[in-house]
Amino acid sequence: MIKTIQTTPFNDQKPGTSGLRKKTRIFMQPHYLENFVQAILLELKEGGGNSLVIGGDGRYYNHQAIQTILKMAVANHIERVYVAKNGLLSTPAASHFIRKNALSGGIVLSASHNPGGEAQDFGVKFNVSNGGPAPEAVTTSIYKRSKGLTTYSIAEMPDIDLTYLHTTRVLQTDIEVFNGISDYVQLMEGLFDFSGIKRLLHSGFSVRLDAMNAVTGPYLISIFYDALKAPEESLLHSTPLKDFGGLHPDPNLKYAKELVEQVMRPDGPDFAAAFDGDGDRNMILGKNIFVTPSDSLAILAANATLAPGYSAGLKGIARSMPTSQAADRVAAHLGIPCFETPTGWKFFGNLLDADMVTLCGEESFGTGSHHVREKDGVWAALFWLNILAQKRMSVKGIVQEHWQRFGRNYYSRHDYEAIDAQQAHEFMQRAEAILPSLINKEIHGYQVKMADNFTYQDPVDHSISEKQGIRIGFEDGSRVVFRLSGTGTQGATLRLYLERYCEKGEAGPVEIETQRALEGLIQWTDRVFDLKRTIGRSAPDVIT
Ligand code: VG1
Ligand code: CO
Repeated sequence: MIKTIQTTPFNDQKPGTSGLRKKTRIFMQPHYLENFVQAILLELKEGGGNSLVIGGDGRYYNHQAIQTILKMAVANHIERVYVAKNGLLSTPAASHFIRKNALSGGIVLSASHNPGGEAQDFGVKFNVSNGGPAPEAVTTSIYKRSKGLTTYSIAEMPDIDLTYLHTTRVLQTDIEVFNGISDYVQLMEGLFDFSGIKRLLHSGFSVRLDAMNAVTGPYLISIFYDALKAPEESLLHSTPLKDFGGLHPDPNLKYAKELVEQVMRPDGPDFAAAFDGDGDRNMILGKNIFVTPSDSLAILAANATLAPGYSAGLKGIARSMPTSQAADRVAAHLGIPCFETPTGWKFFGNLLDADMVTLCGEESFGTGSHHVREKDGVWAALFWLNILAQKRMSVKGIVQEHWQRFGRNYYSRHDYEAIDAQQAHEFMQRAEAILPSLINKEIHGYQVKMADNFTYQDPVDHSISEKQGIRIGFEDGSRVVFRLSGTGTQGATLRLYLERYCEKGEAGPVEIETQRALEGLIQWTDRVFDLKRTIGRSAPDVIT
């Protein structure tokens, strides 16, 4: 019943910022998924693991991949395997499920915010026993194993019916089809004041939440329609579809266009949010305002004690290096530490496990807390609603009040996508080489204070991660950061992060359009690094 299949290694199974992400057709070729899963299972078994949760964001190939992984889990003698009903499990819900049931790990099938479909992207994320993404030491080891594989094991067995809740035993493995939604909803009920939010939603305050045809749909239905009895037009695109209905499930100003247009209308909703493919990202909007993810983190931190789950206050805050320093100001005000980590949620795990931080955030529409070990989209929307229910102010009012208190960090990210990989690497090398010549000099009107390629030393296990992105800090607190993406599936993506700080003034911080506020920094970067010419582009593909 267990077959050992001969295979040869693929040499490109190196997990990136968040799992292994490739074109769907690459995953569909013979042995490709199997090899990677075998490498994961070997890693799991060798660490003494014997239990696993499996689910995904519902994209094309989700079901086939789940059946393959189930058969491989049986063949590799994993004792307990939980698989989400209909294969639907968000990344934060997977994290919670692992923690709640003390499992050895989890596999989430998702390419997150990348589009889905046979001609689009697929991905495999592997989480470890703390519920978080596998840390670098583990992903490196999985990659090594993938390069040495000569066989993998798979059981010959019928597919497991994922449409109803049941438990079945195959050889030495118990397989349970469980409800991937309910535990998560319960967790949210414990953190937030659902009755306060319910009152808000019934006081004429309107919300619009966009699941972008991806995994958060059933979670939102359960929370907003079943529990909070929100009016019917509150949810958008709440049925998970294999190709996300052609949408690019990336909650930002470009891809969640329909929602953005709605909130900018005079009769638009008071609060809106959108989530990505696997439910770990969020975009927060209010009537006539987009809240940058960096500001959102800072505002949640400043108002955290308004939510029951955070009433005891925060231990600390962590943000990824390219995320704006808005949260640092709140941390300083609260007298708590603020940590700067490399990009990717896996770097928050140790800080959270050691109880050194309570809130974490990334500029890439990621916010989360110690309740799980992933960023969490629906959680962020509920947190905002909890604050709104307490403060009874508009989203715009809350944001402006925050800028009045702490000053404003104008912030934007410019993405140059699918550029030639070699050109991109050469650009990074050349840019790094000129950094020392910039320090403590005034260049084109900007006084440079520091410039480096970010090295992170984990405060808990002291591991070192090098070359995590080029950062240039200016005397006035402004910053320019750039790095290459680790989640793309085509060529290279260069991300340019821009931040300018404006003090709180007597008349309040200056309010100007973000791109205009950052114009000087954008031009400065282009002049100093000859960016556009080197990569052969005249403008970014996506501005967020
Ligand atoms: C991007 C974001 C990063 C995020 C990662 C995974 O990585 O910048 O902040 O953690 O995606 O998010 P990169 O290497 O492309 O910049 V998700 O929603 O894919 O789990
Ligand atoms: Co995601």
